[in-house]
Amino acid sequence: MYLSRFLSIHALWVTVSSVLQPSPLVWGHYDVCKTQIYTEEGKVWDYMACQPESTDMTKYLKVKLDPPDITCGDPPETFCAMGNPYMCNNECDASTPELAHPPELMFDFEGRHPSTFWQSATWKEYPKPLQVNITLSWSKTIELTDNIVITFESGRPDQMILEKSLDYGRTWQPYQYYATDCLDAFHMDPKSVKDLSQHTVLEIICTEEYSTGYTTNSKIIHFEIKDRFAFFAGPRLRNMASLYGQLDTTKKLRDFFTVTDLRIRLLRPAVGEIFVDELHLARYFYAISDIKVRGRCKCNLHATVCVYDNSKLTCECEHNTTGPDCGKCKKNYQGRPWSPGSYLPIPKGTANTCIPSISSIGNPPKFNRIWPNISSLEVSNPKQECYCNPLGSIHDRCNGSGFCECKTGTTGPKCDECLPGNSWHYGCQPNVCDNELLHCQNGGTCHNNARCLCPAAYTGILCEKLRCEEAGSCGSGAGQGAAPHGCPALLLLPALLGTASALGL
Ligand SMILES: [Ca+2]
Repeated sequence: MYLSRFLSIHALWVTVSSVLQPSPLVWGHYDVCKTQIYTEEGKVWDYMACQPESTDMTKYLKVKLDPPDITCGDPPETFCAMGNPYMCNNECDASTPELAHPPELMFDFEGRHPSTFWQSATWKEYPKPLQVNITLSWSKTIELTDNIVITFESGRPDQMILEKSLDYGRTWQPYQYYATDCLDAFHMDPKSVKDLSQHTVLEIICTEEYSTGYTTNSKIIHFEIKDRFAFFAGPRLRNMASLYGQLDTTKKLRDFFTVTDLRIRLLRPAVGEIFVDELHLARYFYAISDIKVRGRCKCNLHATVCVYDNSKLTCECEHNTTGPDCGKCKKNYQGRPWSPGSYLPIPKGTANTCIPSISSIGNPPKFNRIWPNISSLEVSNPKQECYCNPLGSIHDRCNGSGFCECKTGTTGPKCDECLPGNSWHYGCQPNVCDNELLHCQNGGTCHNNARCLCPAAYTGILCEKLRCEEAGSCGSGAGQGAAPHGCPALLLLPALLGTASALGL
């Protein structure tokens, strides 16, 4: 029984810096790894899932251009004025600071006038393509939490691909294609993120929204992270429980927002007309004034702090984990297999703390909250039958250290108990719904924590969607252009007010 509860000094020092969360009342949202609590047995640690704050990740990247000599100004050259293709006496000169446009000007502070920008050489070798790869590397897995925003100083390119890597640049996958004409450029039908749904959110699309060249005032290209989150969390990202629940249970979804590197492939500059004006090739070039990337270090929900030291980002791992992403158990803490923390149950999550290996047990009270029976567990000869629950444990016998090795979400000496946020269905499975925070919506009821039983008109994991939407047959009835008639609003969970800010949104 808890007699009282307070945030420890250790928990405090990592949270006071938070600007987004001024109130201690919302601290519970994965921003502390542990708190000290009083129980009848005295003071013990209570462990929680935790993650670093979302921040401006452009401060920590390395930028590389390919070809390396593509930046304008070496040798000096003239180019045509932005927006006035027949005034071609502007000069780029790498050796004169006022006339130079090096890559770092894509990441400096903007807000003053005029903007500072990187600029490429002009398309003087037309018809040979003018192509540039801009690679942003973090040497660390990071999780994106907001739109990637690229602001061009030139017209937005006619063709561009945004790519991502999850293995430090060894392999690349497309994130999004951008073109004035998707069919012509990439043999893809044009789509917008709004055409996607929960079920197709991972689809890689080609969009024509941002590639209208000189004819529009907008200079910005987005990769829409927030619109994709909104398929789960609702239009204003208020139902973060639903998003977190999905991120927790769907590795593919989580990986989708995770990168080590990004690569902007500029394939064809803005032409703005049907034909390239060969007499004025100094009209055509790329120039980018700003790139925004917000995210957080991926620490597998085992760290609140990510440090930047020696040009390297590293999670400060808690829960007896170690490694740059807290991806393994510390030496002497391998009493059960490593597992990432879990967002569930919201808002505290589950720490999945690494527990001592058999040889280092001797100080059990520290782990009482995580594994209540560990102090009373009689350690057996490893070869002895441990009666491990066959559904909850990885092997039916003890491991070399005399423990049953539990599957993810499972705990207890015999692996027959579920961690919070999980329920027993032939082993512990993460709750799909519950009566606390993962509510079934629109009148649905939660059945065995495993699925929502939805009213006839609704479908979706949390009954959040009209059945007719899925069949594409909504639309009779109210007139066209009306507010999204009948579309169910995702229910706001009052307890989660402020959770969006926990994700830095
Ligand atoms: Ca700039």
